[in-house]
Amino acid sequence: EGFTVAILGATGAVGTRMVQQLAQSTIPVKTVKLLASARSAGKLLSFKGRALRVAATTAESFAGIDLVLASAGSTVSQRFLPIAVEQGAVCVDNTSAFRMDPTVPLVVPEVNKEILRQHHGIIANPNCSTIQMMVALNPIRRAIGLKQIIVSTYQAASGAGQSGLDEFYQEARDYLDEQPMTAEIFPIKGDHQHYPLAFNLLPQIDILEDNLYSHEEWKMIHETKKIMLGDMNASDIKVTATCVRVPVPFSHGESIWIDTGKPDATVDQVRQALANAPGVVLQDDPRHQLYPQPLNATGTRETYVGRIRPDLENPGAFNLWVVADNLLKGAAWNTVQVAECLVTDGLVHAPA
Ligand code: A2P
Ligand code: 11C
Repeated sequence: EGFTVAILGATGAVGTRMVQQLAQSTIPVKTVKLLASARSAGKLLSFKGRALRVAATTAESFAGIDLVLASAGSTVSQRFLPIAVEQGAVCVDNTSAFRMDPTVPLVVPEVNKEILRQHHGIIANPNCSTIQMMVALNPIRRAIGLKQIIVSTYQAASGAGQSGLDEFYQEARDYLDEQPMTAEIFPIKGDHQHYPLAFNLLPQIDILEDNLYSHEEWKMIHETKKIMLGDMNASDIKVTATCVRVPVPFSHGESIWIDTGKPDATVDQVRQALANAPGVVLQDDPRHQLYPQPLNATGTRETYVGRIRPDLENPGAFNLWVVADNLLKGAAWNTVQVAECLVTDGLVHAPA
């Protein structure tokens, strides 16, 4: 009884959490197939207390699979997900491979789960920094309005995967031991220069675009438009972003300025909009020093919002501070949550 689920990239920073989130989900699971590169073949991971062996991914891996959860990089998704769909699976993809395909739904369940009905086999999970911003801002957009977003991110090392996290920890140890730090990954694998992240801040996440924005900044702009307005180039909401990598292992922080377009809007209305919003925890009592922090958000599924205050010189504009676990709400949990919605709404083929 239940679905046969493949996790593609099961050994990674996100994949291991997909395994864990799937085990804790409402999805009836008959069998789990753990897939990674040939390097990990034979490795054991645990699912609901049972040890499962990881297999190398090949075109034959997807026979009989109902549901694929993928986080093994864009190239791997591009190569294997069409094969999985052809064999009857529905795929929720955490990579950027298909996000901007107009036929592929880009879904944050709290915001736009209705569009899951339009899927053709692949559903895309947005970028982690976009997801938490959508969870926090959509309730304000619905209750009051949203004309413009200016966001600066404080992004955790684990956004760069397990190898990025390992490099960051090693640098921190070396720095404290007064040894030279070695940087080979940050700011981004494959670029010309590398810099230490430990005890540093890196204002580059992903490659630089021709327009001087980083690709991470590009994603926050265009994914926001696709999720909120259904069109990656829509102009009804103006978005600009500065993305910064910070020496924190888990959970991204975001300083967000918004213009609601409603000069009479009050802080109480913004707080009210967020108080009962799905997936949101209001942590906003600055006089008692209560505000969201990465250490507290890590390991949870929620998006935390605090420091809500009016822009004193622009009526209708507000500042907020938003934190969420980038590997859970930003990746593994959002993916499994989308899969839960697909199962609940009967949008995965019935298991054989
Ligand atoms: P592996 O551990 O065998 O390298 P992260 O995001 O933490 O870097 O993890 C990336 C995930 O993608 C890992 O599970 C990794 O497996 C997997 N992966 C990398 N390359 C491939 C590939 N060519 N085929 C399948 N899985 C891959
Ligand atoms: C980071 N946001 O923190 C990236 C990781 O498009 O899914 C996720 C990249 C993506 O480096």
